[in-house]
Amino acid sequence: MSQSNSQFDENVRLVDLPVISDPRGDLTFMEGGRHIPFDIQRVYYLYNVPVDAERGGHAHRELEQVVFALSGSFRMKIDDGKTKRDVWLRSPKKGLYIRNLIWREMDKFSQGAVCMVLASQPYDEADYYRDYEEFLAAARK
Ligand code: T46
Repeated sequence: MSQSNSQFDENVRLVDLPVISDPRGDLTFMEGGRHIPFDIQRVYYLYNVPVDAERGGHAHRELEQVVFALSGSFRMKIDDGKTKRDVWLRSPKKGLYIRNLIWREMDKFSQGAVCMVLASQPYDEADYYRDYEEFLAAARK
């Protein structure tokens, strides 16, 4: 399913950030609890990603995240256990909010793409579903 004909919902949706533009360039900002629908506990970013790399391939038990393409573009394949959709991220002012229990895969990174992620919790490997069948069983409960 493509981005253009997808119905976004409370589990997965685009977040628009403010932009302050003047002759010196553009400035975008975000605040936890205001533009981002949770308190930001962790920030990480992906860079030097080979254009043929595939990342993700997991879901989270509790974690919520907002994903941005700060530079370049990439595709996020999103699956809530019932519906699959592809979302292309290509703007530093538009993020993708992903609630828990959503399977995500990432690919089609452009050369030099930078992906920044805001997360609602510190890193915890125990929060990951890395097995798709296990995720499906949890998502369909
Ligand atoms: C997600 C997508 C968008 C840490 O030690 N701390 C961290 O905060 C993170 C995110 C990862 N790691 C370690 C765990 C692994 O040993 O870094 C290694 C690579 O992590 P992973 O294979 O999970 O990376 P991605 O790019 O496949 O997935 C990441 C996030 O893990 C995930 O939550 O939604 O980015």
